[in-house]
Amino acid sequence: MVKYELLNFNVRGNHEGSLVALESSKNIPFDIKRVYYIWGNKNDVVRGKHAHRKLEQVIICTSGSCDFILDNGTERTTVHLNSPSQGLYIKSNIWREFTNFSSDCVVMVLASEHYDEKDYIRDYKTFVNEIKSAKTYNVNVR
Ligand code: T46
Repeated sequence: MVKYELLNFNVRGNHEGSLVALESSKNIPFDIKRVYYIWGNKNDVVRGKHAHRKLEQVIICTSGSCDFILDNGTERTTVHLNSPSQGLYIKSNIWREFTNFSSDCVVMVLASEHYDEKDYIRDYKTFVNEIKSAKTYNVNVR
């Protein structure tokens, strides 16, 4: 099973509108070091195509919708994001691709670390090999 969590944020709202507050180590399960956002993608563009060695992230579709394809090296699953009150929490060592963007899609990402290109695994074979050697290491040290 591919490991991820869907976080449901508390929405404060009334007839005038809605508000969600995101707080480090409260409803976001880490200390937030970086925030970035992505928009203006054509529907069939595929972004991502990488995994992270250490980084944890919470991904929120603040407007519109898109699909996140998550892969742990042996299995894949697709998570459809379409609500600003929901966050997709992904820890390290998950390959991700995202696509199927609605024209109004804005993806906001909260990250546990500053940007570091060395944390990226951008080649799928390297990702699978790193996962396999981590599993072998864990078996051997038990
Ligand atoms: C992820 C998904 C959901 C920076 O300079 N600083 C940053 O903080 C980020 C995130 C990117 N960049 C640069 C690196 C590239 O030259 O912006 C360019 C586009 O980045 P990338 O191709 O990695 O973008 P995505 O949309 O494929 O992936 C991003 C994140 O990089 C990644 O961590 O999980 O969004």
